[in-house]
Amino acid sequence: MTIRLYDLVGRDDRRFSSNCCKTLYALAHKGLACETVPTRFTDISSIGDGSFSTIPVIEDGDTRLGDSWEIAMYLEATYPDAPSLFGGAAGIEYARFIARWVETRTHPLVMTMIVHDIYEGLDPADQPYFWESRTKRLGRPIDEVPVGREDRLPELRARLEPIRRIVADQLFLGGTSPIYADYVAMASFIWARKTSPFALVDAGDPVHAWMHRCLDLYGGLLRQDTDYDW
Ligand SMILES: N[C@@H](CCC(=O)N[C@@H](CS)C(=O)NCC(=O)O)C(=O)O
Repeated sequence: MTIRLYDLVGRDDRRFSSNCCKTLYALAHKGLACETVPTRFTDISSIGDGSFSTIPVIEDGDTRLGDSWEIAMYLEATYPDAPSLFGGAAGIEYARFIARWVETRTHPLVMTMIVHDIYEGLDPADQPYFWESRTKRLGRPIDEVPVGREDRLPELRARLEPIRRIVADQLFLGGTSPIYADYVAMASFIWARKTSPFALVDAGDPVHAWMHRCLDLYGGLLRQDTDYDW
């Protein structure tokens, strides 16, 4: 049965959500057929019974479920014969650690660099909502937030050192093949690369090479012709 994924969309059918891309990777990893429903920020409240305020949301038969982590856990439990996302209980904790690390150490810093680029790439219907909600969240108008982002890049790159040391020695956080920890960590890069010309990592950085290995997965599923080229 085909699983339906409500996937965030911007201008020109640009699919840029970091959290939806975790679910896209999870579905591909499991080999599950998927159809996406392009969904703007301002359309999220009309999904299903109207109880969702964020995406991803999936529909799998009678099951409707939100939150990328809950979805990954659901797919792992519901499709045990498909390739494992975590490789066992310890892999769940590994992915959870990576998720908390990304949430606290890197993703918010990346947000300060690309928030106005995200705004520029949105469907006009979403722009007022995004401007207002992100200005409130970040405490400043979002065209001011990225000012000086070049000066914050060394800090971001320093924070990436734990990931860099792993992927310099092996192909993926999962070793020779990717696991959910890779998708969680990769999500910020895909989000940035789909929305901003501002390169977070340079060619020559092992993190850059790992990013491209991830982008090549599943027939280049997360590469789009609308991506920025870095
Ligand atoms: N913890 C949630 C977070 C999901 C989330 O924040 N999604 C964003 C898109 S990447 C969203 O839907 N935001 C709605 C909004 O800001 O109004 C998950 O992992 O699914």
